[in-house]
Amino acid sequence: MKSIGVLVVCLLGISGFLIGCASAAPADTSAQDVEGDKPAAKKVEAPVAATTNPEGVQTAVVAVDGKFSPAVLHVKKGQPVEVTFDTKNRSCAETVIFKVIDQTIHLKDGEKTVLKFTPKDAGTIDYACSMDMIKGKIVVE
Ligand SMILES: [Cu+2]
Repeated sequence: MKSIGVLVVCLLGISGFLIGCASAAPADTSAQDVEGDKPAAKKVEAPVAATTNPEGVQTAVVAVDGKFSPAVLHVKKGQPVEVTFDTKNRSCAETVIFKVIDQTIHLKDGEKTVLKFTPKDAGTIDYACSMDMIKGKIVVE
């Protein structure tokens, strides 16, 4: 029953959803491989580190076009982070959930959405659309 619900929601989405689905499924395994495995870099872009602005805020832009790019973002702990999600095509990622830091953002095509937080601990913050299909991660060092 759940899969039917997901299918319906997906069909209601933008046609770009198909691209999102196709790349989201294999991304599950390849995204985990990417840290230690070079071949996966073909499918998943290389991780990008946030840059620190003069105010001491780590900033980065994640482009949203049926997927998150870069899919892996690196930040340092104990320093405020501002990630701007620049959405061209959110596909089915209207809602993006960051479980570890207990935050949720809402994306809209043609708009920029800023996620703000200060990472307290090193680790990986996995995030995904509400259906857990389009995924990304923020690695805290
Ligand atoms: Cu989704």
